[in-house]
Formats: sequence, structure tokens, C-alpha cells
Amino acid sequence: MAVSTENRPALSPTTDTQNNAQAAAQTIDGFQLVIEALKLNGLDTIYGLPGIPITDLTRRAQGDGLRVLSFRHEQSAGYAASIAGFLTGKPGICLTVSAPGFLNGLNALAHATVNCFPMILISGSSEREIVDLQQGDYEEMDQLAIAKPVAKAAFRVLHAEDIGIGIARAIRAALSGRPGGVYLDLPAKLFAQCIDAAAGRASLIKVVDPAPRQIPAPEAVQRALELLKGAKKPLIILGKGAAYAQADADIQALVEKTGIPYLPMSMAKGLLPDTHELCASAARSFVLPGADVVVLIGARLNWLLSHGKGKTWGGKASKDWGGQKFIQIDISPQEADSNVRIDAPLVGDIGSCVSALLQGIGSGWAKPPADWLNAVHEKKTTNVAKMAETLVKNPSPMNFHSALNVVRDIVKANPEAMLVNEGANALDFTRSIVDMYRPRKRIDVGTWGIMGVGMGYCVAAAVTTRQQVIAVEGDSAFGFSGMEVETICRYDLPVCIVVMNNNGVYKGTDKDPTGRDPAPTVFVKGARYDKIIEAFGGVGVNATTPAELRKAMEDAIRSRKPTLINAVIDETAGTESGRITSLNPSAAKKK
Ligand code: ADP
Ligand code: TZD
Ligand code: MG
Repeated sequence: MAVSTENRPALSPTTDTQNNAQAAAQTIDGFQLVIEALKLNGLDTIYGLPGIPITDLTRRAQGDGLRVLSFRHEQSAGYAASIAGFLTGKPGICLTVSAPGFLNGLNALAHATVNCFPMILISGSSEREIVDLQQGDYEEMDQLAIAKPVAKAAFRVLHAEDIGIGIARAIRAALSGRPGGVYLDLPAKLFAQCIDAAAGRASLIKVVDPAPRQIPAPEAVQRALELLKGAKKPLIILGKGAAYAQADADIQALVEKTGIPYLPMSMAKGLLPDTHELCASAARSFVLPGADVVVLIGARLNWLLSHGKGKTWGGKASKDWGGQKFIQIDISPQEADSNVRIDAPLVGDIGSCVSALLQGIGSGWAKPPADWLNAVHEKKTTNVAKMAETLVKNPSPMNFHSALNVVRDIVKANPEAMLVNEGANALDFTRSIVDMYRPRKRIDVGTWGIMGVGMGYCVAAAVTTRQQVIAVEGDSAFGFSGMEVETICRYDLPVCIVVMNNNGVYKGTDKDPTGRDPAPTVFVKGARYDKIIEAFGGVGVNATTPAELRKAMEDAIRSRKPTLINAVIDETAGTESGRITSLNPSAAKKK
């Protein structure tokens, strides 16, 4: 039974303190129940920003031993929570105030849902009765309704005795099946509600098996194996779902036992080392149109894979099927056939599906025909050699290649380091130049190609993995979350940010045709981003050559001090929209 503090009978002054102490010993409030419910489920870190009505929640959570990381903007806190979910397999918790704070966090909630990352956005909200009558409460907003379309699930808890259920439902929704972002609405009044302590604690739920294995049907496994057996030019595509699933050893065994070349999507890089002999990254434009059977493991046939059709896949025109047959491993039963026909859908969790395939393959599996393997190898060797030539050039000013050649070496020497990456050219060049060697080390703009994840990702990566973090940031991309440099310094995190400063979005050369203003894509020329971190006690370095960049990165990694390197890049070096120029309406018009 809920006992609201306001409804307690008035006590005489002499007995007041005594009775309060007694009552406090026997009751528990909403704040405490939320904290204990999170702790009970092993959710020990909160990414958030305080204010009414959740300030005390942040204080008391910290007092109770939770890690509370306080950001300068909720969007960064949200992105941090979303990627913590990806990295740990536990829902990342983001905590915000009502209306504006909630809306700032909402972008990250949508991002988590779109990317299939488990995350829970917990926002305080205003008084329901006033909100619903639209009487103009402080930060009035029907947050639950607004969150629903972008969340995998959304819940509101009105009574303290339901907090345990609310948090359990949020955890289950975030983690089970296809992971996603969950919204949990906690009105201000809930936090102050007091209930009997024993009953309150008994109402909390430790969620049992929140991400249950989903075993694929034997006939689906058989169908997939039959298709794969007949393949002459098979290809495996690993997506970030495969990285998330943490079935690393089985995935490696599948690739190596079958001897099938594989292509890692951006955040699946390093699941097997990019230097693996079967890695076909450097032959992407050869293997996609060339393959006859493609095994998708935790990767959707969305825009990042040209929807499985068109010229990328060897189709004659932009919407034509290239003739490939697909096996798709995915936990979502609705994913198959979303873009092209999937001949062998394998619905289940990646760990179970891959291990079922491995069992079916046994020991007598024939490797793919040599002419396919040789052709892939040849293409790859030619492209790698071409890239190597470009990388050793040392133009002045530095370009993306000469700067990223340094990052490539540094990551090779520090394979456990986390790599955060956003921008357009700064993203595309890093993805193709910097090899990854371990699973879940590369985190980036994801499914939406979103700018602004950078510094939030750095904080979460440093906190959850305790490893060195290297962030390669476009100068525009960095600007979206740049103020979180203070957060990085405040928590003294081992983060080395490299701002690839080409004076603008894509490049720094555009001009206003009227001559009045700077062009929309151009920033202050010669800006010194390194000065920003110095304001907060971090190390700032201006690097104009690969040698300076190398030294600054090595120093940062040795010292583990928060560091920001302003890498001065030729402002003419980039291309419009990086690799996705074709999606630009102006480019489409020209076609
Ligand atoms: P990428 O962008 O790397 O191609 P996507 O985000 O498009 O990857 O695809 C990830 C896919 O992985 C989603 O369809 C999601 O349902 C799936 N997925 C996520 N976790 C698992 C899991 N544990 N088991 C099976 N599939 C999963
Ligand atoms: N806003 C958001 C939230 N996401 C976006 N993706 C964009 C705007 C559009 N956009 C891109 O797609 S890349 C980019 C923007 C603004 C920045 C590119 O500039 P950069 O990188 O300096 O980060 P390069 O190296 O100069 O290409
Ligand atoms: Mg730029």
C-alpha cells in the first residue's frame, strides 16, 4: 500500500523526530527503490544530467555506490548509455530531467532503437494530472506518448510498489529479442512516495535470463547448410549484431572451418583481425557483385549494403537483383525479405545459430572453389598495395591518408584501444585505412550515420572497458559534442581525441556566391581545437605533420592523460558527403 509522505498524520513536535526516525527505518521511498532495483540487476552505471526531479536520485545513487557520470548535455549522456549497452550487453542507463532534458535524450533513444543497442532512458516527468489537463506545469510534456514511436517499448510507473516491475519490464524489453531503446517515465511524485521497506524491497525483481537464447529450428539450419554447400562463390557478411552477440570464437571458427571470405561491416571490424587472410574488406567492390551465396550474420540489408540489390551487387540497374542467394542469421523473425528475397532465413540468436551451423558442417566440409578464393585474394592484394603506396606519401599540408597512416600504426601497436569515429571523410577514410584487431573495438556513427556520438562514446568506452580510447573526429562531427571534453577531463579518462581539421563539413573550400557570409559548410579557418581541452587541464597539441601527430598520440597513450590533437588537414582533401555522395539529391539530379 502506498503511503505518501504528505498524507501522514501530523505529529506533535515532541515526538516528531522520534517518529520520523522510526518511520524512516520502516519505509522506503521511490528514489531508493529505483536505486536498489538497478543495483539488483547489476546496472551499476548511470549516464545523466541532474535537475528537477532527479537531482537527489543522482546524489543518492552515487552515495549508494553506483557510478554516476554527469554530462554537459543529455544527448551525449544518451549516446554514452547506448554504446555502453552495445559494449556490455547490459542496458545502458541514461537519466534526464523532464521535457527539455528528456527531448535531449530522445535522440539517443531513437539511435539505440535503430542500431539495436539495449538502452533505458529514464526521465523524470511532471505532475500527471496537470500534464493531462494541459494546465501548464513546470516542464509539462506528455513524454510517454512522445517516446513511444522511437522506442522499442515505453513504460510509466505511478506507484512506488510498481518500481520493481517497471524496471524489470524495461530491462527485458531492452535486452530480449532484437535489443533496443526503452523509455521509462518516472513522475516527480513517485520519488517521494514511501512504502513499507520490507514490502518495497520484496517487490523488486531480479530479472532471470533477460536475453534468452533463441535456438534456430533444425530444418532452418539444414536449409541454410544445403544452400551453402552448393555455393561456388560464397561470402559471409558480419554486422554489428554479430559483434554485439559476443559469440566471437564460434564466428571465427565458422569462417575458418568453411574457408569462406568475409566482409565486416564497420562496427564488426576486428571480430576477426582485419589482417586475416579471409578478410575481403579490400575487395568489397569485387566480392559483393561476385558472390553467389551470401551469409548475413547480424547485418541488415539496409542502405549500408545498398539494400542487397543494384549495381553494388552486380545488378544491371539501380534496383536490379544481382542474382545472389541469401542466408540471413538474425534474432528478429521479421527481418528476412525486408529488401530482397532471403532463401534461407535462420532465426535465432547468433551464438546458437552459428554453433548449429558449425555442428552441421562437421569436419568434412569442402572449402570454396580455388578460383573464387584466388580471385578474391588477387583483388585484395592489388588494392592493399595501391593503398600502401598512397599511405606512405607525405604531402604538405597533411591529408587524410598521411594522418590516418599514423593512426593505423598506433592502433596496430595498441590493439586493445577503443576507436571512436565520426565525420564524413574522417569516417570513411578511417574505416578503410585503420585495421582493427579485436572484437567491439570500433564504435562509430552507426545505422543513421549520425554526428554527435563522439564524446559520449569516448566516456562510455573508457568507463566500461578501462582501455585507452582514441577518437578520430571530423571537425564538424567533433563540434556536436565538443563540450564533453570537460566531462572527459573531469573524470580524467584516458581519451586521445584527434580532430581532423579540414576547416569544415567535407572540406573547407566552399564560398558564398554572394560574398556576404562564410559558406554553410565552412568554419573558422585555422581553428585551434587543441585549445579547448587546455581550458579544463587536458593536453592540447597542434599537429601539422605525421611526425607531430605520431608523437602526440604516443605521448597521450603513454600518459593516459585526456588529450586533444588538432590535426591540420588539407582543406581541399575531402569529397562531398565522403563515400555517400550518391545519396546527395544534387548528385542524383546530375545522374
Ligand atoms: P550493420 O549496420 O553492422 O550492418 P545492423 O545494425 O544493420 O548491422 O544489423 C544488426 C542486426 O543484428 C539486426 O538485424 C539485429 O536484429 C541483429 N541482432 C542483434 N543482436 C543479435 C543477436 N544476439 N542474435 C541475432 N541477431 C542479432
Ligand atoms: N547532423 C547530424 C546529427 N548527423 C548528420 N549526419 C549530419 C547532420 C550531416 N552530416 C553528415 O552526414 S557528415 C557531417 C554532417 C554535418 C559532417 C562532416 O564534416 P566533418 O568530416 O568535418 O565531420 P569531414 O572529414 O570534413 O568530411
Ligand atoms: Mg571536416
